[in-house]
Amino acid sequence: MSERTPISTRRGLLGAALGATGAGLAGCDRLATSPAVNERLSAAEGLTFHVQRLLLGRQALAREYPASAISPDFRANGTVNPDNEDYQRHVTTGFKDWRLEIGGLVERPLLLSLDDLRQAPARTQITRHDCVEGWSCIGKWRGARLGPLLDRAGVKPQARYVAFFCADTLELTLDGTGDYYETIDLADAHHPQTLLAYEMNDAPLPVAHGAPVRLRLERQLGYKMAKYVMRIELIDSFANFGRGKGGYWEDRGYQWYAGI
Ligand SMILES: Nc1nc2c(c(=O)[nH]1)N[C@H]1C(S)=C(S)[C@@H](COP(=O)(O)O)O[C@H]1N2
Ligand SMILES: [Mo]
Repeated sequence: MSERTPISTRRGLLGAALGATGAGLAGCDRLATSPAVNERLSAAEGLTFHVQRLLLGRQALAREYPASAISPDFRANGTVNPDNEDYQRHVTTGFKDWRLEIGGLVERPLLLSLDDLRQAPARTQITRHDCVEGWSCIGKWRGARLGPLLDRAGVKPQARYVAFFCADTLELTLDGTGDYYETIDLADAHHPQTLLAYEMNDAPLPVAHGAPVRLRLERQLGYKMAKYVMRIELIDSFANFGRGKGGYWEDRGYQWYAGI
């Protein structure tokens, strides 16, 4: 558990900038905000990004909570059961043949089973998930820390981002995009709370929440936290994926850096 004073400093500062939108949430709450808030959030994105770096640095921890704060009913959002034959086959076999590839700009591509991930350096954390739509839930996550896995693979110097490719197509459009994917930078990838989570609330990660593994990236909004991760690639640019903005929702107008 770690709670650090700079969080409240940041909340205060951003609260002043945003009109106090995010503070004081407990459980799965809906933010009571005016429609103007999203616009102001968007305008303040650059501010969020710079304030986080200036006040907290990249490696400061997101707030963690006691077990008593865990939401009894953590909401599931977006895809809740990928409509994909391969994925459904993995569900029926308990993901025993599923392998996670970590490839792209690495010295030693990895092919990891769920057991391999369970044996990797792990972390458990109780954190609050904030969706851009305006609700929050608190959950307990356990997973393999992404940083050590990337070290094992040996990230090449040209690599700048980590891309996560998911099992689900959220919306199939004529331009051929619509598969869920996300990208984060290497600083966020090495953050101690950045996990490939395989457990939620002390049980195997349920399908609705991204089985067999989903990204936890606690300093950013929910849409960055790719569920149903099937493949990870180290890349130097995200210009050639989807519509080139670095993620499914980013391609549809959301900010690439969704700091909270
Ligand atoms: N693959 C995939 N990942 C996803 C989504 C999705 O639809 N597909 N939705 C995102 C959004 S907007 C949120 S808020 C969270 C929801 O996670 P949850 O279902 O565990 O609440 O997952 C994110 N990751
Ligand atoms: Mo979300």
